[in-house]
Amino acid sequence: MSTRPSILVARKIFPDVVARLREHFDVETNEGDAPMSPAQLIERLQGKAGAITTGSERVDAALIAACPQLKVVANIAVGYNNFDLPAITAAGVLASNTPDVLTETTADFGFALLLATARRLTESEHFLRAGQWNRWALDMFAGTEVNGSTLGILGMGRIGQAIARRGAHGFNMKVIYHNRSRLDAATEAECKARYVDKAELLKTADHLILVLPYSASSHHAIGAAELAQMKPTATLVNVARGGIVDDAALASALREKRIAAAGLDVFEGEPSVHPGLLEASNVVLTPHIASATITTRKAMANLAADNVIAYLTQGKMVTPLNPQVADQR
Ligand code: 8YV
Repeated sequence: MSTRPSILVARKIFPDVVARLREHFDVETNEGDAPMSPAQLIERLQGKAGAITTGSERVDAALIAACPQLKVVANIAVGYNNFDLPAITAAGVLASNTPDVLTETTADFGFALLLATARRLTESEHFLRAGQWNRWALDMFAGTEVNGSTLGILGMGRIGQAIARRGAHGFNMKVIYHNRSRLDAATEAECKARYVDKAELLKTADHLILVLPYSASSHHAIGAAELAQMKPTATLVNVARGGIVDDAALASALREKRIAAAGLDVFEGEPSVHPGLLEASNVVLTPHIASATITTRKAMANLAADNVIAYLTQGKMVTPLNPQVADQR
């Protein structure tokens, strides 16, 4: 019998990353790539010391209790709201995410979605593809100005700051932000960003982009009351997590033109999308692809692999979420 640790890679990843893992471990993969039910995941994790997960796998107290041999869970994502971190930590299991490697790629996409939303890119493309371009008018698909406008950012971590730089330096935007904690003066100056309270952010932004982590306290951070405070000409972009926006309230606001438009990469209950959003023409919808370039997705998978290899072979970790677990080993 093999004495090498066994690990599970819960979703299909790149073959060269699997090959790296196989240098150290017996590796079970999910070549079909179908998301596993909680029961299937528990079954596949029996006897495994490590798991590489994505946002589609929930690692909670029940899973941890049912998989006593598990030592490390490495998420291929910077967000880790699919992890019950206190339960994982209490069981002495190390957890990791993939920060930094996706910051600029995700900021690029956030900006792409902002531009597409403000300038009605997909709506006008559908019109053209549908063979309706038999007329022209001065105000046809006239959108809202991006250059020189006010960019509001809710959540000012690494990705928020990267978006601020694009807005301030590339598009001459006035950047305002709200965050749990204010940035230091040097970072604010570099991002040309001004700290405001949430009410001022909602009221002043021409374009509001959401880049905050999902938690119980950020659930429905943008709901009917917040949408009512935004300008009727404003656009809203979410590249953070579904659940931060109340999708039903947003669908109503878009239908009634209480805000101009929205760009959404993430949804409550994805991959399902609220029917009111699917029906609305003033919303750009993408399937959770903000970090999706080949280079970045490979870097994310490699970083998750690095974490599992470093921990199971040397007791170290590259980007731990609960380093106290490694310290107690
Ligand atoms: C992931 C993401 O690709 O990093 C995150 O938090 O949302 C995306 O970059 C997705 O969650 C798959 O795990």
